[in-house]
Formats: sequence, C-alpha cells, structure tokens
Amino acid sequence: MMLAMNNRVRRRIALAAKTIALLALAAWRTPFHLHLLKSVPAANATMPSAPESIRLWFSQPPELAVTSVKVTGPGSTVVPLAPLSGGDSSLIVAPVKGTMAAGAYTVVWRTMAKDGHVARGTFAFKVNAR
Ligand SMILES: [Cu+2]
Repeated sequence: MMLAMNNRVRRRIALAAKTIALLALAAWRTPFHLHLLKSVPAANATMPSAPESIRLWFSQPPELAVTSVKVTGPGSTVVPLAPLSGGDSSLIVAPVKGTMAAGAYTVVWRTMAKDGHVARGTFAFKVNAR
C-alpha cells in the first residue's frame, strides 16, 4: 500500500520534472532561432532623407527564395522594391525603386531559416521632408 503510493508520487514528480525540463529547453532554444539583429533604417528611426534600400541583418543566413519584404508608406501606398538580394550571408537587401515621400513607413518582412523555421516581423521608420 505504502509502496504503491510512493510509486504514484514518484511518477508525478518525474512527470513534473520532465515538463519543467521541456519548458526550460524551449525557452533556452528560442534565442537561437533566426531573428532580426538590426536593420537600416533602424526600427523607429527618423531618416533625414529617403533610404535607397531596406537592409535586414539576421542572426543566421535566411532563405532568399522564400524571403519577402513589403514597405508601405503614407496613405498605405506600397513602396516599389527591386528584387531582393543576399541570402548567402545574413544580410537581405531590398533596393527601393522610385521615390519615397516624407512620412511614416512600415516594413513587414518574412523569411525562413535553413532549419525550416519561419520568422517574421515588422517595424516602422520615418522619412523627414528635405
Ligand atoms: Cu529554428
């Protein structure tokens, strides 16, 4: 009787320990997935003039073929971009085609790491009138 109780308690403790270990592993692994390290324009930056490109540096090489970058500006206008380059390094460059008026812009990016994990993010920046 006493032995059966002990076994049940022991099983419960083992299950709790396993759960904690899995949660700890998940929390520990997260920073190692692909993420955006920095960008130019930087998040929340105010640019003195329109940038010639949007440059994104990732924590590991992204898959260029499945990377997308979308920039929207004042009045939700979509900023035309030339084809993305990069991929072999950890940098993705999205050249800006045409002009960008003064105002607030939003960058939405999506990519995939070599390990197949999808990463996405968004940030804003401003362009000052010259
Ligand atoms: Cu990953």
